[in-house]
Amino acid sequence: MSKERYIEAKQKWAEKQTARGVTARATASADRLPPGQRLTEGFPVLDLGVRPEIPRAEWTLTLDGLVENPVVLGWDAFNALPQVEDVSDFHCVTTWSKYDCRWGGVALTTLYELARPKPEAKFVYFTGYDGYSTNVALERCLDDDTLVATSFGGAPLEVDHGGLARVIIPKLYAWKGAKFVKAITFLAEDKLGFWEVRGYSNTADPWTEDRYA
Ligand SMILES: Nc1nc2c(c(=O)[nH]1)N[C@H]1C(S)=C(S)[C@@H](COP(=O)(O)O)O[C@H]1N2
Ligand SMILES: [Mo]
Repeated sequence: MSKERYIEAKQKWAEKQTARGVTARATASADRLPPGQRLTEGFPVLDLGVRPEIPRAEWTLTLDGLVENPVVLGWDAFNALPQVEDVSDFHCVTTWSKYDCRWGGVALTTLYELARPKPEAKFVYFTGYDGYSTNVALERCLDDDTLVATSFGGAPLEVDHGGLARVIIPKLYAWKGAKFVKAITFLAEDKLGFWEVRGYSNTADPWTEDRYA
């Protein structure tokens, strides 16, 4: 099943690459704002109040758990991976949404190719340098628009928004995307993250207002 998701995600990228110009959403704005959300022009900052400033020389991203090839990537090795840009909408469970966020970085599919999760791996557990964590079913996040982002709007990602690198999973509420990401762990059994143990929904679908469990 993950294999199929992976292939689908890669195909979507191929289609995006061949489409001309910047990725534009075909949906009308009425269809675009999930129920119970309101649009914001600014970009609020939401986190645990701890914004770890990791020097590039000390930054690493670990890919581990049920994988054939566990890796610890330094900043240079991470940035040597194929880079992509994607434009997506951002929906916070506290009811604000932001349109047209232009994120740049490495696609989760690229990290998947590198680490080669074993067939038993069905869940992903993300850990941040601030001690945050969040969990997502592999099937739900292995998509062409899921990135480990290091840039926003063409500029290096600020620490306020999760720099040096953060996860973006546009189809889910934004708490599913770990800022200051430090590790991506592939698991056979689901393991609840920071907000998930505190009553937030495990699935977090903005379109069904799947906010709290
Ligand atoms: N490491 C970490 N990631 C996190 C959080 C956090 O507290 N720590 N908060 C989440 C929540 S609730 C939201 S809405 C978004 C906010 O991202 P922003 O501050 O860039 O708007 O980050 C998510 N990722
Ligand atoms: Mo949030």
